[in-house]
Amino acid sequence: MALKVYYDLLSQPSRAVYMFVKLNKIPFEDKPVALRKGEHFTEEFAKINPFNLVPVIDDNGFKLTESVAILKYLSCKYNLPDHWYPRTDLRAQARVDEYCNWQHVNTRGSAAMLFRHLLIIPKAKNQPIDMGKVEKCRESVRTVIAGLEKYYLKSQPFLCGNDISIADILGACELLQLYAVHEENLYESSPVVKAWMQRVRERLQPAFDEASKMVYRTREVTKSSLGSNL
Ligand SMILES: N[C@@H](CCC(=O)N[C@@H](CS)C(=O)NCC(=O)O)C(=O)O
Repeated sequence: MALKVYYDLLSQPSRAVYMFVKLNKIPFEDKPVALRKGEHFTEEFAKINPFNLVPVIDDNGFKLTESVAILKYLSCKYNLPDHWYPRTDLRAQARVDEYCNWQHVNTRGSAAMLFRHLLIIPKAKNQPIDMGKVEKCRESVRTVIAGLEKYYLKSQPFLCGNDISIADILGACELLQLYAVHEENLYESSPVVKAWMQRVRERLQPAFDEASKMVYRTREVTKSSLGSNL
């Protein structure tokens, strides 16, 4: 039985998993889950992930949630090139783990919250954007960008070394969510982070653009409401 990948392309960790399997030509069964239609709250999906979240994989009955765990599992199972998730060099592996642990509350914590406050919450609650909260989120994103600059990208082209790893995929997918809501200036104003995003994007083509198509579409849709200066 083929590996099943459950995802929604508007979900950052889903995109990371989706582009990873595409890029590495891992055969998989496509299992899109439309979050906007609440498909993750069905009884059927709860059997796959009782937390009602994407991404999740089902590898011949072995179900695994959490994008970081999934990416590591696939890297090892398919014996993929070591740069994705180093297995021979303990310190190189620890560097990737370091970023993957940091990013949950930092890159993801800040960028995802900004996206939620600009798009998801006003839509779900049919209420205006709370600009106070948006400003706080922007400040958190700025702090994260400064952290990326001064620590992860201080002296190397990729987050965890000289070559691309799963950390770069996760990080780029989180920041790209800001592009969907016209907030890319937050990372493009840093020449270091802007150049890194570009580098990662190029390395991940054509999977990157394919996986990001919902981001690009959302940007178009939100042009009139968010494209102006909020
Ligand atoms: N830590 C998890 C996060 C998973 C997650 O939060 N997924 C979101 C989409 S980005 C989701 O499924 N949300 C559904 C909901 O909140 O109802 C991972 O990295 O896989």
